[in-house]
Amino acid sequence: MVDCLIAFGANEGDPEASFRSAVTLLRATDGIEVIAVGEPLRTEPVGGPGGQPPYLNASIRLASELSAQSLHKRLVDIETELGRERRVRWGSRKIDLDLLLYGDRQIVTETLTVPHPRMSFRRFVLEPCLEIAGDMAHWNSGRTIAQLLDILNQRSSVAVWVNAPLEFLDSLAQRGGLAGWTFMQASDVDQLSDLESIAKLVVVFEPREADREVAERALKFAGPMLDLRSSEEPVEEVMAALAAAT
Ligand code: A4P
Ligand code: MG
Repeated sequence: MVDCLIAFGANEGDPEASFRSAVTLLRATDGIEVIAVGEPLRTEPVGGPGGQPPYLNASIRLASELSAQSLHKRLVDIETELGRERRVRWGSRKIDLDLLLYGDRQIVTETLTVPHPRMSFRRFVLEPCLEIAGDMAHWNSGRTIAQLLDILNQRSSVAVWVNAPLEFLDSLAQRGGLAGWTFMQASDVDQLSDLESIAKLVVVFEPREADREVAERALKFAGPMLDLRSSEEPVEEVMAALAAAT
């Protein structure tokens, strides 16, 4: 049995009813034992089209005999059964079930990345997990869920860029994406220990040869991190990450 963590999110239809139905369908699944169900929280929408209704976010901890791929397939089937339609990225939805953690496994395939790549800096993901899974380890950062939330709560809003292109910072500033945050270049941070004590969020871009050493140091950062190395929409990703971490 593998200790797993699932995130639920919905902001269309009847989110409370979708959450209850999702839990019921998971309980009825062979090879899955639901261990704990988190209290749902109302959250402000982050990213995607403007004007969306608030979300209901929640978490489910379960023990799984299914492989990560089979568990993910089951989550997609439940989403479909409960009326999920895929229109625009980060658009409103009746149900979203993400596989956050599958024990201590790191999984990267075409369809599945675990730990979930955007969980480490999102309050709307971490807060609903705290009560039932605060002790669970997030293996990318080496922190637990509770420790990641402590970093978001206790550090001032300092984001550290790793190899950010100047034109990128310009377009972000033009869109007002930098408000409320202080930014530093990783090359201006002397040591990993300095980075550990100041950064609330580390944002990693495609490494440039000259800065490879800096990138390697920053990638060891134990805390919330946004990895843009294969991102197609970096400006949207950064704006959404800053909003989700605030
Ligand atoms: N995929 C890869 N890894 C995983 C994983 N660990 N769990 C793939 C689930 N799916 C994973 O997912 C898009 C693709 O991710 C799929 O092909 C799947 O194989 P999707 O469910 O079709 O679409 P999505 O959820 O809209 O995409 P995405 O980019 O995963 O969205 P996010 O990052 O989860 O953000 N604001 C608030 N307040 N509350 C929310 O719940 N959710 C989002 C969605 C944005 N803003 C929100 C909320
Ligand atoms: Mg999803």
